Amino acid sequence: MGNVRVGMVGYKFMGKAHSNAYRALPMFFPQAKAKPVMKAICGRNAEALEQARSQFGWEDAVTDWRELIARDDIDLIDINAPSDAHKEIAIEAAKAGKHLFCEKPLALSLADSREMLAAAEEAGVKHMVGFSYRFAPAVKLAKKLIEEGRIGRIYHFRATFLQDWIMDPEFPLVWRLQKEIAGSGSHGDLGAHLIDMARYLAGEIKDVVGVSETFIKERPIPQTMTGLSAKGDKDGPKGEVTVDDATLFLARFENGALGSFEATRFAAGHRSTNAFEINGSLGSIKFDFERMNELQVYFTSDAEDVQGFRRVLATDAPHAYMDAWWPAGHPIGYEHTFTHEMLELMEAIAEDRQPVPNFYDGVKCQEVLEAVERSVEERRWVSLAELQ
Ligand code: SOE
Repeated sequence: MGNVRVGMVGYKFMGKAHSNAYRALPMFFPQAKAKPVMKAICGRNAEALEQARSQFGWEDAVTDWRELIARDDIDLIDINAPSDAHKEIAIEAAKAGKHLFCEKPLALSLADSREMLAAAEEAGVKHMVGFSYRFAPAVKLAKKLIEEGRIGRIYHFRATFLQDWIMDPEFPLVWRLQKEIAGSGSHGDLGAHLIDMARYLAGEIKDVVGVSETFIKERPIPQTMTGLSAKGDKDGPKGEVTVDDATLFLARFENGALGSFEATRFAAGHRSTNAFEINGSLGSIKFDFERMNELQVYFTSDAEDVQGFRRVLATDAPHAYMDAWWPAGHPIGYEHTFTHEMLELMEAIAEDRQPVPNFYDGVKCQEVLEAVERSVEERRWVSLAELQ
């Protein structure tokens, strides 16, 4: 087993998820062809960083990412800082010959994401983008059923990612609500996951038409923020929300299927409903991350008197990754998807191939994001061919 020495930039929500995955990997997947070594963690606030370092189990902490990528005892740079930091770090790290893992959305714009892919390709390094939901075993089952033709020709892909954590108008203006840092709002944060899922399961998207809205236009400046929590003074100064609160769009796929997508942070009661349904000529499949161990499956070939959706629990050994975890019927959670994601990254590095999803998938997602933005702005259908 080889070692992949990791340097990680960012230490909050995703930093914690990735650290947990690196730690769990050798214990649950001892057969993995490479093992992550948690060399150094990087962030700007020395005190908070040191706390994260000792809590998450990293050997070392550095406050300057340039210092991190200059180190010759690091093979992989894991970028989970806010989105505006992705491009420069990824390009410089690629130039330094480091493999790359980058959180989604890959960049603030399509042009930037293309530069990142080009830099990684030119440097000949491995690159992966963090579309973690692909790695739920029930999603892998959906992929398998589709690939085996068991739901036939796909007619519909219907997806929603619904949250409600910023519905209070006094919730502060966190970085996810600022265009220059996040690129877009619900669209890039949540819609990006739906687009990736659509590409993974239903195929490439051809044309889109969208609508978008920012319901709360001004919010208090945050005094503290971490992860998805923040505190602000409701009587204090306010700043402008420069991203979408909700973006919805329709799509045509290259294979003739039709898609609908809805990403919002204003769906009261929905903490994080990341769900899709696919209807094919031979059946349907439904997934909801709130019940991530289950896939609902319907086959038109079932005897008429027992037709209906069946609930398949993807927790047993025949399902992807499950022989590594617990005995049959014991479910897994959100954090496990990251362990599976990092397993793919480690195996790809060891096997000298590109991991999947990689920066190419990040760029393809960014094309759809940008086509929808153009559609919203110009109030018309936009073909992805326009962005080539
Ligand atoms: C917050 O909106 C968030 O944590 C996203 O940033 C993630 O990508 C998504 O998985 C869940 O919601």
